[in-house]
Amino acid sequence: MALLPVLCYPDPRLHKVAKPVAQVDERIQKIVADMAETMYEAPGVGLAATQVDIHECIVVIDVSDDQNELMVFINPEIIWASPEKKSWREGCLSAPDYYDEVERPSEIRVKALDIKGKEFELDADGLLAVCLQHELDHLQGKVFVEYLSILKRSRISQKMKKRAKELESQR
Ligand code: GNR
Ligand code: NI
Repeated sequence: MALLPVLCYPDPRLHKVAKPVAQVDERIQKIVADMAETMYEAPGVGLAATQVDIHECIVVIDVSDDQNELMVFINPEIIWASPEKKSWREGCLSAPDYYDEVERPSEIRVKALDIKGKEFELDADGLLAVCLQHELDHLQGKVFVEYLSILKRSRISQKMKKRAKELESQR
């Protein structure tokens, strides 16, 4: 297992669109294991492959209190979304220390492949629904700050660039 570096907004690689996984083989299972390790170490409740510069449709999520219920979604698709919406305060490992409200459908149904390549469907609400939508956006090259105003976004870009410089000078 290995920890993977997480790309930070406004890195242009965060805007690449991920390709579907053709076959869930050992290579994919290794990526999943490394992504899970990276998510737990962060710590975060989810991670999309895009964030670690792998542009394939792979997502890991763990919204459990004890961080011991790993969920793996390969080639995930939202097949239903509720008309009801809910606003959540979201954060992102690719925009550290920034949180803001985003409105999304409150319930969704997702179809995906599991770690063995078997198809499954899942109904999600609450944080799981928010997180799944947030991760599926990453796979499409979208970061949650893109739902915010241009003014907020440019402030976040500046803040992230400043933070990157500070981290650079510490090394
Ligand atoms: O760790 C995370 N927490 C979170 C909180 C509210 C809404 C979405 C998230 S996802 C985030 C991890 C991450 O950046 N995933 O892409
Ligand atoms: Ni994120």
